[in-house]
This record gives sequence, C-alpha cells and structure tokens, in this order.
Amino acid sequence: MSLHALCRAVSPAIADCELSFIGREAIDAALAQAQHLDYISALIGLGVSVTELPAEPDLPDSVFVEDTVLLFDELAVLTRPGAESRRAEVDAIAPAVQAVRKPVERISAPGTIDGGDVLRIGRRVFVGLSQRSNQVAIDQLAAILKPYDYTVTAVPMQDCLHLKSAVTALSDETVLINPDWVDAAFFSEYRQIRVAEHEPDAANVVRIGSAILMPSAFPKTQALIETAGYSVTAVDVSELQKAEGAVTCCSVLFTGE
Ligand code: CIR
Repeated sequence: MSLHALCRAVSPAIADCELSFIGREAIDAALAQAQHLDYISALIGLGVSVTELPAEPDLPDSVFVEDTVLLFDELAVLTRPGAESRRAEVDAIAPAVQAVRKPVERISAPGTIDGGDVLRIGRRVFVGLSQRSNQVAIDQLAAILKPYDYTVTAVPMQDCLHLKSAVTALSDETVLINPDWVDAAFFSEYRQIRVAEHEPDAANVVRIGSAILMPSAFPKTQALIETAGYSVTAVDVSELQKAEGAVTCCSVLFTGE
C-alpha cells in the first residue's frame, strides 16, 4: 500500500474565493500557482503519488479539494460544502474519486459538511460543528460509517473556519491544537502539543507517515513539532493563506496500490 493524493491546480479566479474569518487582501494568482506547485513537489518528495486535476476557471476555491470528499480506506464520501458557491466542486471531482475508491457515498441536503471539518485519527472521526458543517450531515456521516466501525464525534468550535484550522493529528497518539478555537477536552485521550503563542493558525498540518508538512509561516510551532521528534517540511503558502486555506485543504490523501 502506498500513499496517493488528489490535488487540483489553482483557479485563475482564486481572488474571488470565499472568506469567513479573515479580511480580503489582493491575491497574486500566479504566485499562488507557483506555491501550489511547490506544495505538490513537497508531497512528492515525501513519497506521495500525486494526481493533479486541471484548474477550474469558474470555481475560485476549487484548489481546496479537501472540502469536497472524504476518502477512507474502505469508501469515499462526497460532501455537500457549506458554501453554496463551492457545491459544483463536488461534481467536478466525483469522476476522479470514483476512479480510485468504491463505494462512493454522498452527503445530501439539508446536510452540509466541508472536508476541512473532518479529522480522522485511527477509527475515530471528529467533525467540527462549524459555519460550514451541520449536525444533519454529521448524523448522515455517522450512519454511512457505522458498518465500517468508525466512531463519529461532533465537536463544537469557534472563531475559525474548520475543525482542522484548530486541531490536526501529528500521529495516532498526538494532536497539534489551538485550544482557543476548540475545547481540548474533546481530545483528552491524545497527547497534546499546543500551537506557539502568536501563531494561532499553526495547527493545520499534513501528516505523511511520520513526517509533517506545514506552512513556513509558523517557525515557533515548527520548532515545537521538531523538538517532539518529527521531521518537518515547511512550504510557503502565503497566497493560499490569503484565501483562508493552508496545507491540509490542498490535497485529499488516500492509500492505494
Ligand atoms: C473557503 O472559504 O471555503 C475557502 N476560501 C478556503 C477553504 C479552505 N479549506 C480548508 O482549509 N479545508
């Protein structure tokens, strides 16, 4: 089994992206595209086989593929994103998903869920109750996953876009967390590393085996992760951060041949 990723090239319309918790700043689409290529190179350097889907000129946020599909070893679940402007991204990615995983399930109205709210650690699936993801979708997901022996837990959160803005896993035993945005008690069974002071956005990292991929914008949190024994690859994703994205959102990771 090896690790694969679906990614999608940056839309030339990325400047028209959705924004919820940050103000709009000018985004250099060409620089965003270059940074996205660096991100893909970093994934490849960490041993991931990347399939890069073409840019979608009419879908500004479509680089953030994580929000459109949940890929488990046993099945895929197409989401129904909370932002209406992002719903067409799901049909756009569906053929690529069907090519790599079966069965493919789907969240339906009035459920809404963004993949950025879904944190899987082993057989535990934590889902943020956010501006984008609601209890209806969480109940649908729990029913879809029940036969596969996953436990789904809804997690209240505040002041950030997605659950994975506030917490991600460094390993099956350890989480990286900003406790101002999510109640750390929900993750009491894990060892917890807190983001460094003045780096509230630093909790969003990608775990690839025992390596960690994270934005270069958070050197103090990077040092904490390295001190804990992880090998860290840092990438500059400043233009994608202006679109309220970071590193998990730019790929959907899955196991395959
Ligand atoms: C949005 O607001 O939907 C996009 N501008 C950013 C989505 C980032 N997604 C993620 O972190 N999973």
